[in-house]
Amino acid sequence: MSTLRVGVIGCGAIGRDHIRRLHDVTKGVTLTAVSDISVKNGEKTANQYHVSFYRDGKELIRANDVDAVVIASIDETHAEFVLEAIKCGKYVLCEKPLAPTIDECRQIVDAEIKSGKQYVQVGFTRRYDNSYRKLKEELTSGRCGEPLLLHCRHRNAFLADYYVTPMLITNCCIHEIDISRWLLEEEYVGCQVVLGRKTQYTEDKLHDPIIVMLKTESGVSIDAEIFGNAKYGYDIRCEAVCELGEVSLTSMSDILVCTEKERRRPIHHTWEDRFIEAYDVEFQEWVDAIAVGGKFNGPSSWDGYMATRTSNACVKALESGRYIEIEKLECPAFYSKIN
Ligand code: ISE
Repeated sequence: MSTLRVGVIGCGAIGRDHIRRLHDVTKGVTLTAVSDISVKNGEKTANQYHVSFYRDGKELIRANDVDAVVIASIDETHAEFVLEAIKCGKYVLCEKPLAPTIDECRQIVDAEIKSGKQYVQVGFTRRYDNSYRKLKEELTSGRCGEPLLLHCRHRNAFLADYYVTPMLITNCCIHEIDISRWLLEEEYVGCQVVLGRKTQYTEDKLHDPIIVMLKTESGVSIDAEIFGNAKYGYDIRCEAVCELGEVSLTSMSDILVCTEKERRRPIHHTWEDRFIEAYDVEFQEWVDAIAVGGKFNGPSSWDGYMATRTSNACVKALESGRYIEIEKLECPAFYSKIN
């Protein structure tokens, strides 16, 4: 079987992790090229893996030995690269968010529909996490009855010092926005943001923590605590309260350590620790889907568009202090309603 030749745009932390994954873990794939705006950084990675280096991401996309592209560059560059990949007829796995603005996401959706083929998958990795998949299975089985409330917690040990308050939504909460929509298979109708007491361990420009409230079409209320400088670890929780029971993720690692003095469950410290296996599954399923003609079951550009629309509405809610309605949009027949 011929292998899929993949190029990666962006050699920052997440990009390098994807490069390692494609090189060492994912089956049926050959890493052929990398790109980065920093020549020093990009060339170093290219030399390490013996692949070509392109300073311009678009050149990488156009290269003859690149069949598919992973985009892990800064958010503001996503749209131009995704649009170029669609133009060249190449599959693309784009890190979240699909693009920061609603207009750019719409352009991508329109270009993809016009091309007549689904080329784009968005990197909402949690959908590949075993515990979230089991949670969804349980909800879908109906054994716990209809879901009524979703309590989500998204705690980072720390965030980079360039974070400002809206980024708690556009960078962190966007995962809660996508995963809750996927779990409940429903669209949002409105949102509101409540500020917690601000921790002393952040800069003035970051009000941390916050609670993002979302309301779905059927009336499910979601409260997502986003706490960027929780200090003690990376802690992701989700608890679905249903009519006949409750389903939740276990938040700690799989092992229990017992010693003479204590019983303890180690906690994760970074999102890489917590979701490393989910990333591996995400990449393998993406490559496998391309091998059989690109029948993706992962997050589509429509899902990316809906997530950005919602996160932008949440930023409006944060800035205005008010409840913001989210207008209903018909999903084009080209896409499944919620992938
Ligand atoms: C980061 O940007 C991510 O994408 C992680 O998945 C997320 O959990 C984290 O909070 C963000 O800072």
